[in-house]
Amino acid sequence: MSENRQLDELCINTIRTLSIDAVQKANSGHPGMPLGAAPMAYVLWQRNLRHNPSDHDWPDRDRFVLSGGHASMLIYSLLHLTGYDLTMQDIKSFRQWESHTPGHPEMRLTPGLETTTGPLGQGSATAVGMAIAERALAYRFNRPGHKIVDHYTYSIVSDGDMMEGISAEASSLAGHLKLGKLIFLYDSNDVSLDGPTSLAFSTEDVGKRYEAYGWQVIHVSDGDTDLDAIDDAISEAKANTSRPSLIIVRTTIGYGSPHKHGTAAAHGSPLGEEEVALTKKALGWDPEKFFHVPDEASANFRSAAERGQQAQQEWQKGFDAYAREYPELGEEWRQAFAGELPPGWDTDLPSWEAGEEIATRKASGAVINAIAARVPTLIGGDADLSSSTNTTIKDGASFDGSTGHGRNIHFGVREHAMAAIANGIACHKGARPFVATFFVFSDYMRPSIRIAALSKLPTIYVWTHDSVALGEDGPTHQPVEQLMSLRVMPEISMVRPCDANEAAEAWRFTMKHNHGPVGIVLSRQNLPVLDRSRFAPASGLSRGAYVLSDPEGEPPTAIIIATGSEVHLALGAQELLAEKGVPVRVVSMPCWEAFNSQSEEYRESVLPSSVRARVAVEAGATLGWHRWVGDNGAVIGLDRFGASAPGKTNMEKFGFTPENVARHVEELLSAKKE
Ligand SMILES: Cc1ncc(C[n+]2csc(CCOP(=O)(O)OP(=O)(O)O)c2C)c(N)n1
Ligand SMILES: [Mg+2]
Repeated sequence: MSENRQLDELCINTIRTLSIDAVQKANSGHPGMPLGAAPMAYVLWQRNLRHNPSDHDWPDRDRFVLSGGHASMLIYSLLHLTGYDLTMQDIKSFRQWESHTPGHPEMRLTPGLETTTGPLGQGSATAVGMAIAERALAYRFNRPGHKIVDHYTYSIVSDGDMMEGISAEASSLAGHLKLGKLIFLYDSNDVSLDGPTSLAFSTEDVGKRYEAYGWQVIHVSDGDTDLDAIDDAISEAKANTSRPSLIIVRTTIGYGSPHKHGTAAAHGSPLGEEEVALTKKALGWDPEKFFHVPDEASANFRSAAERGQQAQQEWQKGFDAYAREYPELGEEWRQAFAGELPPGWDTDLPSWEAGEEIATRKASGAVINAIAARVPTLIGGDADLSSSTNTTIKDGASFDGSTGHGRNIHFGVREHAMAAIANGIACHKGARPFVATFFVFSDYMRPSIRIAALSKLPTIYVWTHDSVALGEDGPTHQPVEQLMSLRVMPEISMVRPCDANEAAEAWRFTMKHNHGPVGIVLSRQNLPVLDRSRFAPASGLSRGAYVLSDPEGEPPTAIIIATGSEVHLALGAQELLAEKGVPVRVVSMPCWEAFNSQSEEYRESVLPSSVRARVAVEAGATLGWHRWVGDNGAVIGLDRFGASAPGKTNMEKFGFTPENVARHVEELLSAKKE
């Protein structure tokens, strides 16, 4: 065996033994895939990946996503060994309380980790988003002689990833977009959790499927030992920049484990102390040594740092020259990667006069276009509903994956991939993504929304057709439980504006909110523009809830809290009650989460604890509203599916009328007197 070959093997076995030791110490985790995928990971990281362990944020680094997040020890080993800020103590704390090495990879917890993975399929789709961001930014920023954006996106995907529908959606789109700098390495070991993949995945030829998507498909028949074949395959993949590449690497799960290799027994439980020792022996390792990193292996891995620093320095030199030649673009780049908004970004936000009637989805469309003109890195798209969601950037052209030109991404009818791709764009940094569809189909996006929330990604969702008021399309298309169910999710903010001017404020709030996802929930139907000379300004939206209207001359005896289109019913009820001498306050509460983060004083000023008669109105699930109206309050909502009928009929039949709201207030007040 050549010296190099010996060193390679030593390094690969270092990854393997470090991973199984950590899993064993935690007494929990997945040893099988790190054992089997270590060779491809090593060849990718040591010979191909352009990255800099001493600056994990280098903007033009290659991106790497471990889509099978259960193999987390594989990436932790790589990060530690190549010199990222992840210590041996971190490795030894695998899966422990507050460690940097959680069970499945969570971005922000581990330096050098690009994205959160664990729910299978998410990582592969997120990687597609990163590759899209690379293309879009290359188009925006690169200039003749200056290629400041030019990197690959790699993902190691597993059988489970390939079985999940989301990867099919995302890969189909990647093929269509010809994302030539996207490369998947498929750890094809024919084993998943329950046993051999033949249990459920026996007839599908993944390679042929990807060929049909328009990918280049390359096979490596021995991924356990043939490092040169893996390397050649990666070179071939890199060389083809007109199509994405899938490298199908045949591997053995649990490689080296005498009793568990090739079986699901290696997948998701520690090997056991004895089997760890036997595996080490089989790999030519000293079974008495734990968490052992031989000096030669360490030195070899650490060469990544030097290579990375050099690569980044060269890039930086190029960038400095670019910034001298194109100072404005250089500054725009800096802002975009820092997540800052350009000065004056919101100067042209439209506003609407009272007397007009306009759907909030339509107002939102005008706002998007005003922002897009000032924020060139805002890109977005929709799942084949742009004429309904009003999310097209008018002079933005359709996104072309070959050139990166165009700001409107046509996702096709692929909501789930759309949401994960948006996460990938957000993880990449440099561009701000928004994605759109009907609100009811947020259910098709939910697993990726959860990743955005968990990872605090500034992903923007534009969801239109927000209630039974959408009408004739019927209950399949009418959201009822979606708004409340998303409010239940931590870290996401849900904003449901009540008129066009609140819609503009919703976008202002959202663009500034860069520490978590925001869902903007918009009406299909026209809504009157509120007369802001009579009512409080729409800028109150930024505080989540605000007093929209108070009774004249006397303190309120009751409060009506409403969101979106139901705010207008609340105002109608307020008028009806005023005629009867009942003074009522109306609170517009477009965003619970923002209101929750206000000071107690502010919240008390909007919802004084002395006023117990409170009615909430929202055309959706009532569960949760008692938090704001209290035990004595009433909630007018919808705890059943909607109906196929004109929107106005639906609203009336379901009790969304000023009269019904007023009646509830009166009932509360008379109950109080009794
Ligand atoms: C969406 C989702 N469903 C189920 C799981 C639970 N799970 C984790 S790994 C796994 C099997 C994965 O098999 P494979 O991807 O081939 O990984 P390998 O066994 O080869 O390591 C399953 C079902 C998950 N993580 N995500
Ligand atoms: Mg497998």
